[in-house]
This record gives sequence, structure tokens and C-alpha cells, in this order.
Amino acid sequence: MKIDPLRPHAHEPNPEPPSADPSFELTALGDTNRSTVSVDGLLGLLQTTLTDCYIVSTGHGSSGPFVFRGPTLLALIQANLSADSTWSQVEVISADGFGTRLMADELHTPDPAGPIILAISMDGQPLTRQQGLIRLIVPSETDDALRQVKWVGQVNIK
Ligand SMILES: Nc1nc2c(c(=O)[nH]1)N[C@H]1C(S)=C(S)[C@@H](COP(=O)(O)O)O[C@H]1N2
Ligand SMILES: [Mo]
Repeated sequence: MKIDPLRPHAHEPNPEPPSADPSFELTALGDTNRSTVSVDGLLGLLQTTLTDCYIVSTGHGSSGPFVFRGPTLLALIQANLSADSTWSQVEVISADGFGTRLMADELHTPDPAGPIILAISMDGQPLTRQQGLIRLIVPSETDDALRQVKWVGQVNIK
């Protein structure tokens, strides 16, 4: 059976990155508009710092607080789409088959806990590949870490 990475799943977290290269593929409104985004590319965007972040796991206890830093997912989208493009959602998926879907609304109107970012540093140090580089951080999610996607491999704007 083919596993859908966007279906809720409560599997054990994968301890190992699926590859060594942290770059990911971005598709914007269809297959013809594809690009590769590197850590340097993200460093070229406005950086946002999130304090007091916890990674909460039902099975393994929680860790934190962490300070995560990187561009907002919205900043990446806005840097890659013209201002008049219409999009409604973004899929963020790792190569190990784990992912989440973000709605335009939650990007445009961030939760009081903070905006959704693509983290490239943690506690003032570059995030290592082992730690999840590049990692999606969704501050409003404090239940089960199922939206805290490590090793982002694909971002699909739809
Ligand atoms: N790519 C990827 N991201 C993932 C997972 C995973 O298996 N693969 N597991 C999730 C789950 S269930 C948990 S509890 C946390 C664990 O994060 P940590 O390794 O930083 O503690 O990562 C989340 N993000
Ligand atoms: Mo988990």
C-alpha cells in the first residue's frame, strides 16, 4: 500500500535523515514552475525568531524550550510567486514520508503562538541535518509534533 505523507499518522519518529543534502524542491502552482531551494536561499530571506518552542511527543515526552530561527513559510511563498497569484494551501513533505498541509489562512493570519517558519537554526546554532535541517516549525501545534516536519524535501504551493 502506498503511504500518503499528508494523512495523520502517529508513527515513531524517524531518527535518521533521508539524505545528506538539506535542499528541497519547490513547486509553485503546478509542475512547470519548479526550483531547488538551498539553506543559502533561505538565509537570503527576512529571518524570524521564535522563542519558547516545544517539540511535544505523546510517545517520547517533550523537548524544549528551543529558539528556532528562519524565514516564514509565507516569505518563501511571496518570494516565489507574483503578488497577484492565487493559492490556497501548501504541502510540506519530507523524503521519509512525513508531511503536513498548511492553509493560506494560517500563514496570512499567524496564531498568537507565532508564525510558521522554515527553521535553519536552533538556539543560535545552525540546525544540523540530524536535528532536522530544514525543519518546519508550527508554533500553534503543541500536541503531538505531527506538523513539526524535519528534513523538508518538497514544498508544493497549490
Ligand atoms: N521528517 C520527519 N519529521 C518528523 C517525524 C518523522 O518521522 N519524520 N516525526 C515527528 C514526530 S512524531 C515527532 S515526536 C518529532 C520528533 O522530533 P525530534 O526528533 O526533534 O524530537 O518529529 C516530527 N517530525
Ligand atoms: Mo511523535
